[in-house]
Amino acid sequence: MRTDIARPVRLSDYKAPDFRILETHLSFDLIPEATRVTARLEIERIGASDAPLVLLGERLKLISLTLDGAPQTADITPETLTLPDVPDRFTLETEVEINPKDNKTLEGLYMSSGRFCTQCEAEGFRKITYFPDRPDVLSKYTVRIEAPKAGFPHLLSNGNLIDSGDLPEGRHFALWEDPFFKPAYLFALVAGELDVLEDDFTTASGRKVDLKIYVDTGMKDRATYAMDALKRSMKWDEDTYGREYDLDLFMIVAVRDFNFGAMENKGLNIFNASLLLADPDTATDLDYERIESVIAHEYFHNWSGNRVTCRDWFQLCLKEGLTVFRDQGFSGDMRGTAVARIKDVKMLRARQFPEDAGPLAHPVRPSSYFKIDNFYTATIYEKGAEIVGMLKTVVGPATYRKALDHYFETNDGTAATLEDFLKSFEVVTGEDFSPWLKWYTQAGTPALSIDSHYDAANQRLTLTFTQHTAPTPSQPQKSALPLPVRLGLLTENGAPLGFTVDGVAHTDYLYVLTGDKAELVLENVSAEPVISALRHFTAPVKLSLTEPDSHKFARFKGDSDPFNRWEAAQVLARTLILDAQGDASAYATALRATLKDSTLDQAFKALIIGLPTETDLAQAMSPVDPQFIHSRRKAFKSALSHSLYDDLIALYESLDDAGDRMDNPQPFSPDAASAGRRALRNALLDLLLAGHAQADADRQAHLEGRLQYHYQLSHNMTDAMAALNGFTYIHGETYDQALAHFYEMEKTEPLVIDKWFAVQAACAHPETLDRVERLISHPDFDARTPNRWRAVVQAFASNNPATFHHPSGRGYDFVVNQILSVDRFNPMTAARLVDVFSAHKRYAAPYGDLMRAALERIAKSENLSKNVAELTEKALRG
Ligand code: B3K
Ligand code: ZN
Repeated sequence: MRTDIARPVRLSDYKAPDFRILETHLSFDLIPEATRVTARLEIERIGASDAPLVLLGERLKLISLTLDGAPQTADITPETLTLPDVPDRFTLETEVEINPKDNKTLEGLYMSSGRFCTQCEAEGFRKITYFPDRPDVLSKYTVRIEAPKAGFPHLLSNGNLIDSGDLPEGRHFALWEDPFFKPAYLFALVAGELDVLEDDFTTASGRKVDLKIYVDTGMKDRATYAMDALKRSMKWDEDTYGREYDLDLFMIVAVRDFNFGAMENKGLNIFNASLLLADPDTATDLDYERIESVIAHEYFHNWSGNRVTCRDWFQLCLKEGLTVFRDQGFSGDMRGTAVARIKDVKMLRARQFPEDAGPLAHPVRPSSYFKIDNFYTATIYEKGAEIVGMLKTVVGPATYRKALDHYFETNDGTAATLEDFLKSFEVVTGEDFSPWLKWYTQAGTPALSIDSHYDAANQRLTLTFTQHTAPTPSQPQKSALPLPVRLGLLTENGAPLGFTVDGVAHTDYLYVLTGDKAELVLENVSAEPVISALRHFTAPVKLSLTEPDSHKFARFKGDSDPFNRWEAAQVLARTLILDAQGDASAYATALRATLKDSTLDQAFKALIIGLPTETDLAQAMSPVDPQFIHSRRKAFKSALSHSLYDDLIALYESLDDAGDRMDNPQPFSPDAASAGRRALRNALLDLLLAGHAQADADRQAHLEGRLQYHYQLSHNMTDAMAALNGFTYIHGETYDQALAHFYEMEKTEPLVIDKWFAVQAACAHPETLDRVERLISHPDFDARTPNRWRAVVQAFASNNPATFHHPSGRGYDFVVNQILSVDRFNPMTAARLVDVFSAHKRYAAPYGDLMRAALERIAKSENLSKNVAELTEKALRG
């Protein structure tokens, strides 16, 4: 590895800070190439009397340094400033110069579309000024910003605006004060030309909060959905968690250049524009759904993250896992619990399960890292959320609420740990929650198997539960974890079947497995039952249940738990695709019945039409052959399309009358029911088109006509994108013409052009190997804008397995070249792509060897960032 990887940071080395910063007064003189930052820190010793003062700072040019007004000389390294001998209480003032214009890492203070903006989590504040940049140093901030009025009319920071005014030579200033103690990672500053959408919210206790969303000039109308989602989030957090907002002002700013989704800076959230701006012509329903969820997520951080923050970065899931769980609850309430749960589990399985099964597996609370940026993972976020969900399942909603009240109240204003979180559950229940800590410290997805024995004579069902977690890197031994398993029974016709446990009657029962193996006896089971286990996916495990296919069909047709109904369909489809075993016509019959079931909502039907993805299937195959998966899935989908053709057309047509077309427009509504209807109609279109290649000439012409119609008459981006995707099935000239037309219509809309790039990169046609090369030479391609780069490179590497895993290795070469070139200026974003090679050991020849060679090529490159080096080295070693 040609980089200097220093010692890792270890949780076991945690040491409380030696100094606290009572007050932080920052002053910014904003100049793109040479911004001056003055920091006056009121510092007090709280540790050893001989401890030196060590401040962190990177890429800072020190202009001056004084201690109680007296100039100082410090020991300065590229990462630290040390004063070996300081008093117990003093004022330290530093002045540094930084170059935001040149900062393409998009961390610290940088420029996006001519505006200044910041990103400090996790360790970006040290690129702004010298500071103890660690989450357990909480300080009160005042921030003075000065800049020319022309070009920078808005000067924003955290908290409340306490002063502002004009200065000579066309300059002006703003003074902000944040009354809440916060860690440096929550600091934010934005300055520039912006439009603002204003509203307000009155809290439960009657306080009026001004709400301001700042966007690119001319884009104000596109912030109305985000504003609406914000107000609903504020209300929901009051109603559901009893949490009120605490400042008089809440601001959000949208920027185009951002390394990830959004950031919860106190009182001044900063968002990737793609997760904030929406109107029917530019945003899909999925965009609306994500905007709603991310607005909620960042807002909810005000309590789970800001008021109670993390002691150190090992506790990251304390804020992220909990906040994801909170935003999932909000989305479930807004859009339907069952559909939301299925989508969450799909995402968990697509991203977290593979992570937990590969060389980058790590516990939800890792024990060491080189770059904490590499740990903003599906494990910390999604698995972290699952743990909170399990805790809620086992204690019940009312006790959960008490535990959370206790957690927020006792840890308010502090930097807490996971132990503090679990302690709140202990306090309110009086029970021992220490076994749950293992969920945070042990990596790997538990495999849960359930064996059953039915004793007809005694109407008794005995279930034997066994759990096992395979070793993960550096964790060879695993312990049993507490696993909540919700259960029900069905007859072979899919009707509910009651039972008793310990003399109490149930139709749905929560069992918690605590050891490696245990038995549960269900009495009064009047017929041979179909078992519906792990309803609502009550634990993030891999379940195996030995049973005939007829039991899966019974759940597919009639399980009262929608999650297990969907799951049964997925498992059946997986076997039909991979093993070509089972009854495909029975599958088609069950799907037909599901589509006709008027009790089911349309969003659920859209999900059940969706077959397991190639990525899902890869997890069930060993060794993985991506070309085999692609061709088998394609063939199965095509056959399904043909056998359901008449039903699909009829249902599609019935929805076609519902008003999504240009010739019959009804006002667009992004609500869940309307989005569900569009999702179903577009899923039907997709399944119909999957039969195109195998259809006769007449049917092909009919399908193409229908697709053209769908495209030309669409009057919202959801339908237009569904059609554009549809053209990938037809390919050739028709596809190119549609792409050219779409580009011409949308070329002034960067967020839509991102979608245009992404559709092409994800097209499974082998020609995409050449196309992606052309796309990165397109005049609109810019690798320095992460949204655009991800639209091509991430879409290709993650959403196009068949082409990315081309046996020639060309797909891998393309991605390696991209990682290496972006690593030169944006390591955080480049590193996120290394993961696509990490499963190399699980892939068949020639893919596995070529993936390994790709990692080796990265590893051997000169001047790798720590971010890319850490992940590459782990992916190779693991
Ligand atoms: N807390 C931020 C993530 C910061 C990522 C830094 N590499 C957004 C969020 O999870 O809410
Ligand atoms: Zn978060």
